Amino acid sequence: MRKAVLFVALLVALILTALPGHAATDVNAVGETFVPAVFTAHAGDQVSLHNLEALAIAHTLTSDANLCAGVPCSTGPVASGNTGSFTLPATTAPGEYLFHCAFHIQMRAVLIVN
Ligand SMILES: [Cu+2]
Repeated sequence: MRKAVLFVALLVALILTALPGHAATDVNAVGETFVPAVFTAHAGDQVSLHNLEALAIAHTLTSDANLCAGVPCSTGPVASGNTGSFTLPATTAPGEYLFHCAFHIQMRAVLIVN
């Protein structure tokens, strides 16, 4: 009986490991700053920007480089209180990528893809 339980537990663990990841990475915008300013994701992950501004200030989370099919990856404008997201292409190479807000040049962040 104990062996059967162990076998089932092992099987479940193997299945969960084999399933493709649908990880999510979250970045906040508050005080016209990205928090955290350095965030980590894997290729294929969804990246979300939560705009936590108390005032009506829109932000974007936009890559400096053309990471998404020849154009920057971007949430597009996200109004205060809302969330926007994009999906990193599955082909994104490991490395560091700079991000900015299209409306506030001082808002900078770094994505580490590993
Ligand atoms: Cu902004």
